[in-house]
Amino acid sequence: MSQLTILQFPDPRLRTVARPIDRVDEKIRSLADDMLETMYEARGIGLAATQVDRHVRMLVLDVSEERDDPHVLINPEIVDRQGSQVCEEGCLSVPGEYAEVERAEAIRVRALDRDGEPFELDADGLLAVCIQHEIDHLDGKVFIDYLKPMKRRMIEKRMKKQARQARRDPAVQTL
Ligand code: GNR
Ligand code: NI
Repeated sequence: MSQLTILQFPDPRLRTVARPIDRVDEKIRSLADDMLETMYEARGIGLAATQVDRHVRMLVLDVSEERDDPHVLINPEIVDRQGSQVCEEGCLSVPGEYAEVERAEAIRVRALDRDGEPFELDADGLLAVCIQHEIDHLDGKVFIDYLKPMKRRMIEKRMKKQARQARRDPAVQTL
């Protein structure tokens, strides 16, 4: 297992649209393990492959309090969505920034598991938010894309300033 580096906004690689995984092999399972390790270390509830610069359609998540319920979703597709909810979101690629985003309240997701077996999952609440947030990453989208222009520009400005400072003083990067 190894920890991977999480790309930070406004890194243009976060805009890459990930390609479907045609075979769930040992390499993919190993990437899933590394993503889970990276997610737990960063104390996130989800992580998309895009965020670690691997542009394939896979995400991992664990929304449990106990941090003992890891899930791997490969080629995830939302096949049904119902209702709406507003949740305060954050993102490991936009550290320190939080904002309310409206998403579907309940979704049905079709995906492959880490053995390449298809399954369906009904999700609501935070789990549904997290899956929608991660699938957005696979499509090159970030939660701040949904914000009103003023708020979005403010966050972009702070993130660009942070990136500038990180380039000048790499030791500050992991703040
Ligand atoms: O850790 C995370 N928390 C979170 C909180 C509210 C809505 C979405 C998320 S996902 C985020 C981890 C992350 O950036 N995944 O892409
Ligand atoms: Ni995110």
